[in-house]
Amino acid sequence: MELDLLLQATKEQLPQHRWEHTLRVAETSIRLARRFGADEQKAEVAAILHDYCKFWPDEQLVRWIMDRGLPEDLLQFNKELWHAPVGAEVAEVRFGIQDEDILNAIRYHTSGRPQMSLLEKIVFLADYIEPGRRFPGVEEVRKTAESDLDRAVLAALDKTIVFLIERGQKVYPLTLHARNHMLEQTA
Ligand code: DGI
Ligand code: FE
Ligand code: FE
Ligand code: FE
Repeated sequence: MELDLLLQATKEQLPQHRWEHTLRVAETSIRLARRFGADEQKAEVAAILHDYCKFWPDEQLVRWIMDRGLPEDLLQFNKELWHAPVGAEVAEVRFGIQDEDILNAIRYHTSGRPQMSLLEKIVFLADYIEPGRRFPGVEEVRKTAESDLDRAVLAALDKTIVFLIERGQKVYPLTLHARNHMLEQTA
């Protein structure tokens, strides 16, 4: 798969600000991959595609969830979750990506999941700490990410769950399972 083609195709799907976010997630993912010994090229491909579907209409996301047999419980939770699993399907169908680790890094970049691979953790975390992100606590997670990937992922999961609860929103069970699992891993 030509990287140029992926970049061009993704750029066309996204408004400028989200495209710039994507480029920063790619840079951050490559950096984390180098630091923690993951495949930098896989990290870059997953990062480029991670938000490919972010601006698709709800109906289109729902159609892909149904047609591709994705977990229908997603429809009971925040719509923000949908673009990630659909993005993995699109990466496979539209770009012929077969590498399960790349597909899973896209698929779980929003929810997380228990037993994330190194690549999954990297894309999940890069999305959270890329230099354009500015919210309370992000600096602390960036610091942690310099030395301890698992603790940084746990902190990101914790903060996301607290953020959702503070806003009176549901938490997708997979996110809770991901957090509980990381807690055991880092104990
Ligand atoms: O697509 P991005 O904005 O770059 O980031 P993302 O795909 O990680 O989406 C994050 C948003 O999703 C964040 O504002 C919280 C929201 N969200 C809603 N419900 C859930 C959720 N995030 C998680 N992890 N779990 C949820 O149940
Ligand atoms: Fe996303
Ligand atoms: Fe995220
Ligand atoms: Fe993102």
